[in-house]
This record gives sequence, C-alpha cells and structure tokens, in this order.
Amino acid sequence: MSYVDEVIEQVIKQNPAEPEFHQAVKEVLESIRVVVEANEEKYRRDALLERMVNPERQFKFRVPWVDDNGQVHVNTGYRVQFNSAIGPYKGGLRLHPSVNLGIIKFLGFEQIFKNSLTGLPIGGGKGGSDFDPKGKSDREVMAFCQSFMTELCKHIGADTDVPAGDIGTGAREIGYMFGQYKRIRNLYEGVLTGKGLTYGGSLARTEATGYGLLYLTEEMLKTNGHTIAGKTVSVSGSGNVAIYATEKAQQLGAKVVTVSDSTGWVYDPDGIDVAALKEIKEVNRARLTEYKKYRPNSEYHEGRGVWGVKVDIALPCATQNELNLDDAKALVSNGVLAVCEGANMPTTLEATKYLQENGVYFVPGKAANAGGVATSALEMSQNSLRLSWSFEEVDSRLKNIMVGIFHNLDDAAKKYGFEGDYVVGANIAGFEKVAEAMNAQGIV
Ligand code: NDP
Ligand code: 2IT
Repeated sequence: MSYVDEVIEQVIKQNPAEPEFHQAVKEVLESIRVVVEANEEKYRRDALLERMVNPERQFKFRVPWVDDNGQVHVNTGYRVQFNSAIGPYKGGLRLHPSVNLGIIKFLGFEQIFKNSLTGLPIGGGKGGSDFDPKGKSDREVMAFCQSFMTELCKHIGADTDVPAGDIGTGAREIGYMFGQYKRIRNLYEGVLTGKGLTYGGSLARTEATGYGLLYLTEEMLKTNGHTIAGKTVSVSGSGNVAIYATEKAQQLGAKVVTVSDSTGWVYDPDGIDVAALKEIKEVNRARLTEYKKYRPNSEYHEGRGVWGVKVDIALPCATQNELNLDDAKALVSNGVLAVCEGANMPTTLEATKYLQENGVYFVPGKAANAGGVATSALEMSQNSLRLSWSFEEVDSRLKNIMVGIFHNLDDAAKKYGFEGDYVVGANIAGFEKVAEAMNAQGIV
C-alpha cells in the first residue's frame, strides 16, 4: 500500500467518529501524492506524514457559566495546537452548537496549509466551543467568554498561540476574551486578532476574508482570460465572510443575487443591498426574513436552495459541506464558470471532483479564504511594532498577498503536471514549506 494510503487508513482508525477530519486529511494527502512519492523513502523514515496529521497538542476543558436566570450551564471548550513548524499557532475560535473535537481538528489541519500559503510566519491551530451565542444576552455571552478564557489563557500568548474569530465569534466575543486575558495574565499583548480598533485591532481585518476572496477570484479569472465585472454571483451565508465578499464583488462590478443563513435564503434579482444586510446581521443580529422589508422585490425561501440559482460564479461562505454533489450538478447544468470557497471545506469531495471534471475553475478555501488569517498576521505585526497602518496600507498588502497566493498555487500545479488543478496546487504549495521547516527542525 502507498504511504499516503497507509496514513489515511491510520487516521481513520485512530480518530473514529471524526468524519470532517478524515475528509480534510484525505483531500490534502491525496493531492500531494506526487510529492510524497518522489520523497517516499525519506518521508517514511522520518514519519513526516504521521507527524503532520497528529496535533502537537490539544486541550479540552469545562466551561461553566451562569445565565440571566441564575441557571448554570456547562459547555466544552477546545484548542488544538496542530503545527508550529513555521510560526506560533494561529487560527480562529468557532462558537456553534455543532462544534466537537473532529470539527476543530479538521479546521486546525486546514489552517496549517492555509497559513503556509499566506507566506507569513504563522503555524496552524483552531479552537472553539459548542456554546451557541445566538439568542443570548450580552451579559450571558460575556459570562461564557470570560469562563472560556479563564482556562484558555494558560495555553496561549502572543508568541505561542494567537486565536481569532470564526463562526459565532466576532468583535464582541473577541473583546470580552481579550479583557479577561489581560486581567488574568496582566499582559497587554497581541494574543488575539480581530480586536476592536481602539485596543490594537487592524483596519481592514473585518473586511479581509471576503475582500481577499474576491481579490483572488479576480486574479484567477484574469489569468484565465475572464473578468469579474458583469458576472452574476451567488453567495451563501450572511455572516462576516459573506457580507464582505458581497460588498467587494459588487465594488468590482459583479452582481450578487443570493445570501443565506441556517434557516433560509434570499434571492434579490437587483443585487443584494449590502447596507440592508449589514443592518440586519451586524446591528440587529436578526434573521434574513427581515430582508424583504428593505427590498420588496426580493424573494425569501425557507431551507436551502442557493446553488440552484443560475450564476457565473458561486462563493460558498457559510460552513463545511454545504455544497454537495447535487448542488454541483445544478451549478454545472446552469453553466457556472467558477466556484471559490470563502468558507472552510464547504464543498464535499464528490462535488469538488464533479466541478473539476466539468471544467469549472475551483479554488479551495485554504487558498481563497486565506485573506482573513493573513490580515490577522498583519495585525500581529502592527501590535509588535506598536503602530497602526492605514486602511489603504493593510488593504493593499492583503491584495498583494492574495494575488501572490494564486500565482504560487498556479505555479505549483503546473510544476507537477496538474495545470489548472488549484486543489493540487494549493495543497502542494502549502505542504512544501511546512515539510521543509519540519525537516530542518529535526524529529519534534
Ligand atoms: P459568521 O458566524 O459570521 O457567519 C456564518 C454564516 O454561516 C451565518 O450566515 C450562518 O447562519 C451560516 N451558518 C453557519 N453554520 C451553519 C450551518 N451549520 N448551516 C447553515 N448555515 C450555517 O461566520 P464567518 O462568516 O466568520 O464564517 C463563515 C465561514 O468562513 C466558516 O466556514 C469559517 O470557518 C470560514 N472562515 C472565516 C474567516 C473569518 O475571518 N471570519 C476566515 C476564513 C474562513 P446562522 O446565522 O443562521 O447560523
Ligand atoms: O479559518 C480562518 O482562517 C479563520 N477563521 C481566521 C483565523 C485567524 O486567525 O484570523
């Protein structure tokens, strides 16, 4: 059996009931097969792949907190410190009832290669909790965040592990966590990114993932002889990534006609009204059913359905495995040109294969959504320098990074004979740097 297949089999056996982690490992290892085969003897002797698929360290802890009625609740907190070969662990904190160890491990594993692709010195990690911030009062969210950080603060630090936002963790949650870290550790340092602008946050971090997704998509289309202006786009989700992807797509002259949340989706034939979307989601923390009040011409549908709309470009920006084989078939039969992932692993393996086999340009999340973590790394740099750069400065660095990522993965795909396969290109380009750093640092 090949080394790659052996390690995949081991991962499945040693980590039962973690299907998302298996999926992420399969995607990466299968697409770097050509590199592994070329170095098989050395990699096997050094157990390189076994070391890569086993986190350096992982924490699971109790998070007790008191609700507004005096009732105590207990959630589970996680932090997986996956790989520090190229820098301190870096990656978000997800707060969602679906969170479990397997999900945090899939996200942490993806983060290793994503962070490598940014070209910046950041290792891979991820954390979170099964706490659901939805429907909680600000005081309840604060109580949870303080309790969560009371344990987490023992394991993180500006030069050790720097968490940030992800699903359910936005500026409010990062603020409460930062306050508690500072209080317990008595350290004012850049231990979290996505901070508010008055206490060390970076301009353009809020916009970075969505904007970065569009910068990379634009460069990919340009390289293949297309333009983004005039294209019709579907976006899923209506959170941080979806909102700023929609905003930048429209600034670049495309028309975004859908957004969604976990209960339904909106079709707006005139193009999504970003100001209305921000008011509904960022200010009122409300449901998309509200959108029709702002735009009577739009339609609201319960359930899922975004991928059935005829568009040129699809940008999944909600969550993992939200675009399946049937969705891919619908997109292809409607003549979709490109699918670029704003979320982490939103497309199933079967759907990815189908899209690629049918000539759709497909850019995986670890490349396409790397603008968020890249700008987090820029926030870390500003914190170390004790300086703040202007919006234009950060945005232009972000754009350069995204254009650079695209050419890096495009070149890697070509070098190994997989021209146009951006999954292979991204995984190889991300892997090679980490493998080289691990090799140089000995057996640790
Ligand atoms: P938000 O919490 O801001 O928004 C998440 C959106 O996705 C909401 O519209 C939410 O709907 C929807 N959603 C979440 N879970 C589900 C689910 N199980 N089923 C259906 N819809 C769901 O998160 P972000 O925008 O920050 O994150 C979106 C994706 O982007 C995630 O995959 C995240 O890992 C990834 N990402 C985020 C980055 C960042 O900087 N924030 C960086 C790189 C990737 P509802 O409100 O109804 O739950
Ligand atoms: O998935 C991701 O890259 C993020 N949630 C952002 C991580 C970060 O450290 O900014």
